[in-house]
Amino acid sequence: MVGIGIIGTGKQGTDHARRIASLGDRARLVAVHDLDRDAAHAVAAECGAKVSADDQALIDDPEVDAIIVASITETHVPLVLACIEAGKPVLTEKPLGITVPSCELVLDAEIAAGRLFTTVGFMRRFDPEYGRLKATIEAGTIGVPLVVHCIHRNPSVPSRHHTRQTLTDTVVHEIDIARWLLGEEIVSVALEKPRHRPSVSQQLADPVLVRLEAKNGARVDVEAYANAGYGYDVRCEVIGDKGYVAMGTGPFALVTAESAPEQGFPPDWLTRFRPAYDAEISHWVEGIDGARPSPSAWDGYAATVVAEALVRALQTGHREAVSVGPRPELYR
Ligand code: ISE
Repeated sequence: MVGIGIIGTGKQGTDHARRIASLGDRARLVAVHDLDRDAAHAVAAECGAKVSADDQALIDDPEVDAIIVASITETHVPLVLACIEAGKPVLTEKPLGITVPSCELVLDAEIAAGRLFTTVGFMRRFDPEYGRLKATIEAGTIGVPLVVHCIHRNPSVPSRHHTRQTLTDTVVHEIDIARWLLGEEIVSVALEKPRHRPSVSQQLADPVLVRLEAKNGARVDVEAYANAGYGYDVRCEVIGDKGYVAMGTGPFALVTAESAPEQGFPPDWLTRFRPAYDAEISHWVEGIDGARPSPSAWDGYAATVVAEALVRALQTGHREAVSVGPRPELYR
């Protein structure tokens, strides 16, 4: 049985804690830590775990075999590095890091250790519907994929949210999905902002329209809408030269904040992607003794390279080139 420790017991970490606690004899939640001690104690009491004094104590705990990092984004890289240093597998929530140099520290640490420790929580790869898109593309049924259309809408975000976060925290999912569906790296990015509306802060372009160019010439567009109001809504359509495959799109629709709950829109991503998170955690727990982590630190790094180029495009207003560079041997 694998002993798991969780750092960060906010919404996401608590969800993972309950999931681990439901895995029966495959895994056991040993310890949790959060700067919010009350939150940590509440989750520990609910799931039969202990509360560690701090992050390092949790990572060093001999009963903890593997760690889930679900704390705020800025802490991901330092905590992942501490897990690698301790020689323990780690599943970190996305993004791996906000900046490319921080992600490179993780690659360097794994390369120096000569093995992979890090799984990045791009849970959409485990979602049954995204899985069907990928299987259909791989079967050749829609021919050569030409364009991927994506929609990513959240009901609302806190007023401090800014466009950069939409790119590095939200669009990063589509960046990963595009790389995964197309099996290609992204080589350039651009974005457009619609007119501003007074109900959102000046620092937020919402929605933001993103365009990605894949190395093989396929194109990806993403509408990322942080304050869509009506619900959580994620869609993806891939059009090829023989047909299209789509998820989340339907026939004629009229959706408003009033009608959305009855029309079945989930309130948030934890609800929409529950099966994906379940599969992600099971897959991680089962692979802890030897399977190659996937999505790996390389996938986390590559997604951040693209997100960082989008942040540049936000500043310059121009299309920006992306250079992911050659994949190190360890990640091939
Ligand atoms: C949010 O930042 C997340 O972390 C979720 O994974 C994502 O699904 C959501 O739409 C994002 O805004």
